[in-house]
Amino acid sequence: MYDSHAARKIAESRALDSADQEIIVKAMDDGIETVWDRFADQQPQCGFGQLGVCCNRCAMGPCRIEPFGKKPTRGVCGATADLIVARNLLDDLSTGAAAHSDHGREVLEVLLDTAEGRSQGYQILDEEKLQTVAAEYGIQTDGRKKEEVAGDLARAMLEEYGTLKNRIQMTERAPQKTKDAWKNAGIVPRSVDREIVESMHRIHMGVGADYANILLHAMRTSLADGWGGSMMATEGSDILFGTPTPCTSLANLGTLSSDQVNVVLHGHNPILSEMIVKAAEDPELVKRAAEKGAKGINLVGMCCTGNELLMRHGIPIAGTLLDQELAIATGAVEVMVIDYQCIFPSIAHTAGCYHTRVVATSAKSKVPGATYMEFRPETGLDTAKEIIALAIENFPNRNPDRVRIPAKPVRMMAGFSEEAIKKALGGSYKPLIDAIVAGSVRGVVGIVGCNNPKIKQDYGHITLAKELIKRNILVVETGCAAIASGKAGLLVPEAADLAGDGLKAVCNAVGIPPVLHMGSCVDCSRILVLAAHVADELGVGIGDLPLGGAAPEWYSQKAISIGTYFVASGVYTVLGIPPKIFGSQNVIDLLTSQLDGIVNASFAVEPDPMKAADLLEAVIEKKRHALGI
Ligand code: SF4
Ligand code: MSK
Repeated sequence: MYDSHAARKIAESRALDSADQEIIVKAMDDGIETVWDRFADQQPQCGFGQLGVCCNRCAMGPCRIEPFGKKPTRGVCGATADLIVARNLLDDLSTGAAAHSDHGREVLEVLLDTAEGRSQGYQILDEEKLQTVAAEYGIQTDGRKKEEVAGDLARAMLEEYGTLKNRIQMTERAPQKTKDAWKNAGIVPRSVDREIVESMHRIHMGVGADYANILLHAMRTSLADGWGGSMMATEGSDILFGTPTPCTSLANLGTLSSDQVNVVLHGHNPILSEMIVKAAEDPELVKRAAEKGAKGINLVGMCCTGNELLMRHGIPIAGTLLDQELAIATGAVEVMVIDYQCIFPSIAHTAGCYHTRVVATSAKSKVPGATYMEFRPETGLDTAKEIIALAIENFPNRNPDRVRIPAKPVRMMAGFSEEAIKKALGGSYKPLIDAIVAGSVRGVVGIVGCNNPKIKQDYGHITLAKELIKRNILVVETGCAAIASGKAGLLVPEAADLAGDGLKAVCNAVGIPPVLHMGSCVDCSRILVLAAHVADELGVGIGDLPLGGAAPEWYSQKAISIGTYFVASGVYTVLGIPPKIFGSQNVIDLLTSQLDGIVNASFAVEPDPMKAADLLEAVIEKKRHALGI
């Protein structure tokens, strides 16, 4: 047991947000093991692993390379440090690309089921987007029912996963100059599954032995994610559930309710959670909750399933990756519904310390100790109602003596899809472009990605975002980075007071925050589309724009794919957590400088967010100079 002062100090070292700190102290008081405890237990972490020079790829290994030039300098098969590092990176990136893209495939399958009348509770909500995307695919829309068009579109998009035409349609959205760079480098993605499968082939022992060739394929695979699987996830979700428009909501663990049934929706895919939103409004279930003594049913989001619901419905968001155990430690969660990705494998173990039930819903993501209620599109709404009923039944099991909910959720805005940003600007990007050309806004940076116990939760995101807006750089965000900004109060128009005079004037004129929440991790594709539109209006490539990207606290293989498709698309990107590449100077050189000559962008690694702001600003100013603005 910690004394309260020591516990407070530990909590302050783990998280920036005071609501998080409060529950970290409670978790310690309750004797709950969290991610920070397990991280401490793992110290010191393996130096070979951190450098990326260990290989466990075949049964002649495991092998590791001595980083200081001593023996062994090659694995049993003869692989060098360069090759081992590059193969490990491609392995991680492809895992991330697969996760995003498989999520996209499931959305499209529900779209097809809905078009063909097989799903339960779903409908096609955004007909305008349906028509626009269908036109891109050359699908006839005139005089046809929306279900017919949606069926053709879903089939065309599903075909992109293994297409024989060697081209993913949505890559056509990129500016010509950007596409030319891909073509010259030989990294135009051919189909989603093909690039990922080929990655797996290339990293098998005895296939790719040239680290540079492997890294070029990493770029191609990431493009198949960003301009393929992720973009299709975003567009398919918009067509089914509506394209987000600006909305207000609340953030942090204080969004949990002391007198309502609390259901936390955690993971990434919105297809089931959209049905849970409907089920929670069912009068019969609302009545049943009242009979159990609850004042209602309170849905809150977590991670990117939370972001999807926040963007489209204004459902409050309880937190990020590192908040999942803390939400349970409030003692106030009846059910945590999980789909997949970013769910701690120990989450049901944590829930076992309280009355919380974890409900797993995907056949791909079963979790020991969780109740399994399989989601299927044809029974989606029924399953959602069963989950809400389970939460209601569990409400009387809540022990009020073990409940602690932070007092104050923070007000925030979300819903800034690319379309919504354009609309907020008056229907065209001209006001933003004019402000950039005039210099009142110097450029735009996308801050994306996760939390990681290697850095105080949210410190990297918030320090960087505040510093950039102070320097008149507009910030757009997705994923846990956006949730962090919500908790820190940066996602409201009043936060423009923290911005430099130029950005502040633009935000005040348009009525937007200086940090815009653009959605979930797959919605990084919205940032690509925004960049493509602005580049097209200026007649340049994405790599010519005063743009930057940052992932200050990333942990996930998906973030490697996102960072790489940003760079491959021409966006200079700074990573706050060092990737596992430092065992190879050649890989470092290629990723941090040589890529500039190929895609007009590169990576940097900078753990200090203030220095990261300097790097991003310098690149933005360099691009401005080259554009003559
Ligand atoms: Fe060792 Fe080569 Fe096998 Fe990797 S692929 S484990 S370096 S023998
Ligand atoms: S949820 S991938 S921790 S952003 Fe998308 Fe957050 Fe990273 Fe998961």
